[in-house]
This record gives sequence, structure tokens and C-alpha cells, in this order.
Amino acid sequence: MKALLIILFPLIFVSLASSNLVNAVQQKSSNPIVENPCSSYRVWVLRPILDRFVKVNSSEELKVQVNAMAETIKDLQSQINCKGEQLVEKTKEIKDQRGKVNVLAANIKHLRSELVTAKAEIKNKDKQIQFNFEKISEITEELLECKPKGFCPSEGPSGIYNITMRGIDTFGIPCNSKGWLTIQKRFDGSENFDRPWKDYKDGFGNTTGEFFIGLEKMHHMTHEQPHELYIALRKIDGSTSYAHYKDFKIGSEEESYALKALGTYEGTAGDSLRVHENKKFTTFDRDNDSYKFNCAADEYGGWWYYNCAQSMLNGKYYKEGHSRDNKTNGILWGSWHNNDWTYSLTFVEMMIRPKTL
Ligand SMILES: [Ca+2]
Repeated sequence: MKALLIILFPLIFVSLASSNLVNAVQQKSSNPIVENPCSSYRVWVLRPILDRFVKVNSSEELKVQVNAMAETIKDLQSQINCKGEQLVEKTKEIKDQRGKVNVLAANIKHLRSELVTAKAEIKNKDKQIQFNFEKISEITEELLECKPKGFCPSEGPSGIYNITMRGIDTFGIPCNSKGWLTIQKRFDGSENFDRPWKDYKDGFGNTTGEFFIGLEKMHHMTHEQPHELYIALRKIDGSTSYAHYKDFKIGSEEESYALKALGTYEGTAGDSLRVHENKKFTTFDRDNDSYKFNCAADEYGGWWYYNCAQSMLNGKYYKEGHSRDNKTNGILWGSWHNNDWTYSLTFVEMMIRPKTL
């Protein structure tokens, strides 16, 4: 028995001492290990103790201790693997976030580009608004001035309308409901048409009766914009006809108020004004015709004579519809009364209006 105790005592002592030592080491280094399970610190610390156990413990105890240590190592390896997986996951998350940052950066770049475009568009719109504002101001000024036009209103009641245009004073003139402006009218013989150049230039008569508007006004109106001409005629028997010329233009006084254009003819009276196209105006005191004498002096009234006339709407007014003493100085439109130059019409109205109407 004594001999057995001698053998066991050292072993028990060594075992207890080893156990205490292990515990002491575990306690000493418990905090770092718990805080950082993935660390290899414990393995490093335990290695010499394990070596000691190999020398001092029995084979069974050593086996137990080694197994425990192996389990610990296995656990630590598992934790390292876990951390590795977490690291991979975090790396992937960082990569994703970088991708999102790149997308956001691209979006910001695109938005900046759109902002530049929008700023340019706003600048253009500002210019357009400024232009429109100036245009509206101009139109408003014109409307406020109530600037009259050099022709009749295209529609509205018939009556006397004021006409104002550059180069001539405002004047009142008859306009009908279809925009026609009367430039000459004969119907009762109350007005003398055998007048000098100045009267034909300025006009004469009464706009509510018989009158001639004046060559200067006719020139300005037809020079300002293209006009057409409509002539209404009536005989003593009450029959009527008309001649419609799609163009009508009178030259300046320097051009002797020539009949510069007539355009195409359309009507029922015949085209008796055609031969007077491009002829100058003649009065008894201003001979511009091709006749060896003065047509206006030999006949009656001013006209675009040549040698001398096929039409003569400023001729002498004969209430009975025929001249006296076989004179050929009446109101004539040859094609409508078979070139019977003793005939004389009892109603004439010459009218013009802008071609655009
Ligand atoms: Ca002559």
C-alpha cells in the first residue's frame, strides 16, 4: 500500500498541477479568446502545455486533452471560415454599392446635361417672348391709331367712307356692301365733265351725286396695291350691262396718268376699254393722244384717248339717250350699242377694289 501511494502521488500531483495550470492559463487568456474566437492565440499559448502533457500525463488523460484541443481548433477553424464568408459577402456588398454609386454618378451627369439644354431652351424662349412682345406692341400701336386703309371695307353697309393713305389727304367716297369704291358716277347730267387737266387730276363733283374721284387718288390707290375695275352701264331703255377687268392701274402725273393695266375682261357690255390700255390721259388743255388734234377738245371730257375712242364714259350727258346734231360726244361704250356713236348711255358707275378681296 505504501508503495502504491508513492507511485500515485506524483501522478495526482502532476495531474492537479497541470489542470490548475491549464485553468490558470485559460483564465489569464480567457478575455482575448472570448472576444476574438477566430484568433490563433489560444493555440499558440496551449502548445507548450500540450507538450508538457505529453510528457507528464497518462495516455488516457492526454487523449482527452488532445481531443478537447482538437475540438477547440475545429471550432476556431469553423469561425475563421464563417468570418471568411462574411468578408466575401461584405466585399460583394461594397462592389454592389460601388455599382450603385456609378449609376448615380451617371444619372447626375445626365441631369447636368439636361440642365444645360433646358437653360439654352429657356434662353431661346425668352428671346421668342421678347420678339412676340415687340410684335404685339407694334400691332397694338397700329390698332390704337385706327389707321384707315386706302380702300373700302370688304363688307358692311353701303355709304360714304373716309379713305386715308400716304401722299394724299383723307377723303370721303361711296363704298358698297361688297367692298367696291366708286371712282366715277353719271346718272342725271347735273355735273359738268368738260373740265381741264387740274380738275381731272384733283377730282370734281359731289360724292352723293355725279362726280369723278380724281386721277391722283386713282394713281395712289392702284399703285399702293393691285386693284380690279367694275363698270356698270345702263341705256335709256333701262337695259343694263357690265364690264369687269381683273386688273386696273393708273400711272403717275409724270406718266400722264396712263391706263397702265386692265387685266382680263369679263362681262356683258363688250371689251371697249381694251384699245385704251396703255394710253395717256387727255383733257382739252392737255393733249396726250395720237390724234392730229385734241380728242377731248373735239369731243367732250377727259379720257385715255388714242384716235380717238371706242369708249368715252366722261362724255356729254344726254338725258334722251342720243346726241343732238349727229355729234359723237355722248357717253359711249361702242361694243354695247353697235358702235352707234350718236348713242349716249344714261347711267355709268366705275368702281374699283383691291384684288385680294
Ligand atoms: Ca393729239
